[in-house]
Amino acid sequence: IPSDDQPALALNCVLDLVQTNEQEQYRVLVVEDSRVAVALIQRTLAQHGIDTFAINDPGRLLEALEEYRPDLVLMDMHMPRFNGVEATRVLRQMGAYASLPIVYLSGESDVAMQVEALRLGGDQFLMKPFNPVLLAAVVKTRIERFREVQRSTRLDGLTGLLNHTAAKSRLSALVEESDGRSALTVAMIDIDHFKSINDTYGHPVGDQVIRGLAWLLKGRLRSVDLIGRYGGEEFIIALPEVSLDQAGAVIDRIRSDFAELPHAHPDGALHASFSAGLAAFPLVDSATALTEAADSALMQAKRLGRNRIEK
Ligand code: GH3
Ligand code: MG
Ligand code: MG
Repeated sequence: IPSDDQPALALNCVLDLVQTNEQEQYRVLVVEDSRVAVALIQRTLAQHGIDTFAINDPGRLLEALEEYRPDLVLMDMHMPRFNGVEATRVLRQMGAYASLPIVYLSGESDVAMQVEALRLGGDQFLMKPFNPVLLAAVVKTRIERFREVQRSTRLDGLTGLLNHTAAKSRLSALVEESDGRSALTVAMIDIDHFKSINDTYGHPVGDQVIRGLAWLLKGRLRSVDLIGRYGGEEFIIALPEVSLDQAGAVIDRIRSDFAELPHAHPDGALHASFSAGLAAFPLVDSATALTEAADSALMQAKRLGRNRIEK
């Protein structure tokens, strides 16, 4: 099977991605050896605003998954050099693709074979020739459900920020991207005397203070910055391409504004403050070392009286 037309398809996909909002775009990896089928599938999905990337070579599956980052895989079952069911089984054993939606699109009409294909890791089975409207609907609803589950497992319910696990994995990715060539500053932030806010005004007011700080951080930092709720009243921030000194100025400004922010409670308003500790890559050279260094700077800020930042 000639694959000369594949690079052209790939370039189209890349351009589409650049021109549209990557978040909203549905991306489907089509694993299919028949060029006629690929063309039909791609035209059908394109008509429904779905972006596709097609491969016909098993050797490129992992590479395509990593580079194209699809929301769903549309998998043929029988290919000359490639068994779709075996590929699915292998993907399911890899943590990163354990829950990626995989839909078979195959001419296999033997129900026992279809059942076996599902048992080995597929989510759904569609027959060829396919109904275009049904195919587009299956793809969209599977992706929406997958994204919803991902969102709810990544985000903290109280603040909408990344939760502890998601923040840690995002930090690792940022460290890898920066790779010692560009600056990356991490800050650990902890609200001061928070226990006494809870004790004095009650837990719901404490929650409001946490949300207030999350709101301020979201408003002041860039979309490329990592903002996570690391624990109860503790936040983690990472600023790519920002030096320790620059980050210190930004966070100190947020600190002084937060201290002036009134938080409503039934009898009036209260003021809270936070302390922060900063550490920068590449001076400190791993995600773990960065959080540890920022944490010990935070403890120093607490020791020195709170409502301050330390590097
Ligand atoms: P310090 O200035 O040294 O940080 O003192 P602190 O009182 O803030 O520190 P400590 O860690 O002793 O207290 C944190 C408190 O935060 C304890 C816990 O009950 C409370 N907390 C944790 N999660 C939440 C939450 O989601 N909502 C509210 N309202 N309180 C929380
Ligand atoms: Mg704390
Ligand atoms: Mg605290």
